[in-house]
Amino acid sequence: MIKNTWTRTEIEKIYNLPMMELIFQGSTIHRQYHQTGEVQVCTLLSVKTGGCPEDCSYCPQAARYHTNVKVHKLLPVEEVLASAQEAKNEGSTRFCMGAAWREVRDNKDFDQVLEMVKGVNHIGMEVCCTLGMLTPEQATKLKDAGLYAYNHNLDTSEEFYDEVITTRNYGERLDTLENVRKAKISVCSGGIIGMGETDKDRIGMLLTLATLPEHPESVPVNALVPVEGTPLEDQEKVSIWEMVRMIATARIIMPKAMVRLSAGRVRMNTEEQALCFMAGANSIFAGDKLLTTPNPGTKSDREMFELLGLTPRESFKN
Ligand code: SAM
Ligand code: DTB
Ligand code: SF4
Repeated sequence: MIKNTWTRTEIEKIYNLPMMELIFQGSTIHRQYHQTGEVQVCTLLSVKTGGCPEDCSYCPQAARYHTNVKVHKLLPVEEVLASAQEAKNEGSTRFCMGAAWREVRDNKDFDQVLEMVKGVNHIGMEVCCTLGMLTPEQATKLKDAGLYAYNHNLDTSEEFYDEVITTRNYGERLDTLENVRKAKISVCSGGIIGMGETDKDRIGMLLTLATLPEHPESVPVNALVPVEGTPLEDQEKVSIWEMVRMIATARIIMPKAMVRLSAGRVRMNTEEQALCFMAGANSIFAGDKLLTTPNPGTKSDREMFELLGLTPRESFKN
């Protein structure tokens, strides 16, 4: 049963289960709703990099922090489509284009992104974008161009949000998610752990996601990638058990969602990633780069899939 009336107490209880019981329950639910061993393979491309006016304290692309990210204006459509084709050839079924924008503006750049969306759709991949805030009209334009999914993360709890970002608020995040939903685009929304938040904040974020009118179809769980020059550069690495706890809880309370083991895999070994798949993760980002930071390359992921007997999920499978 899909339930969106979860209470904080209920989620807390699940989140705090003994680890072995939590993994078992995550795994059990996973088997009921998904094909075990099947993992969605997605590829990210930063189509507009750096120079962002926002102050997200985790982000290497915020203009105000001095990081090593090389600023780049919007890439040409042909270059993006060549990357998408390459990703498809490497076995990826979803292509997600990210832009370091606060929000989408109705200008030439947006028209160019719409062309990218059409092109990637034509290649036969699930096309996803993450471009910041959207109006209902912009969401409809993206949908009409063939957009399949939109990523817009809540990142953390409403209470902790102001500690991480001050240039926008939680309500604006939720408004964009509603605009995406209303345009009948698949919703991808999750967050980051390891930013100094408490368990209560992690539970709070999961509570918001799991009590939306409809659950997001994808829930990315990112471990903070600490980047030099950002305010969070010295944050300690989260333990694998915290990642597993987050993934299993998300799996149990949002059983149909694709739970994505997102940023942070470069600092996890195969055993640790296996625990995440066991707990209910069934999606990853492939390729040697996320948006601006490194990711395990195709070769090491291929070896992991072989070793663990994982199979890539086909595209457009509901
Ligand atoms: N600018 C748009 C926005 O913020 O919605 C889209 C791109 S933004 C880079 C997409 C997401 O990447 C953020 O919401 C955040 O969850 C994630 N992210 C960014 N930097 C990260 C980091 N250092 N570690 C983990 N996740 C990160
Ligand atoms: C998501 O939840 N994680 C991805 C994707 N959605 C856009 C981004 C991770 C970015 C990690 C930092 C970087 O590479 O710049
Ligand atoms: Fe800009 Fe998005 Fe990075 Fe925030 S997360 S600084 S909005 S690119």
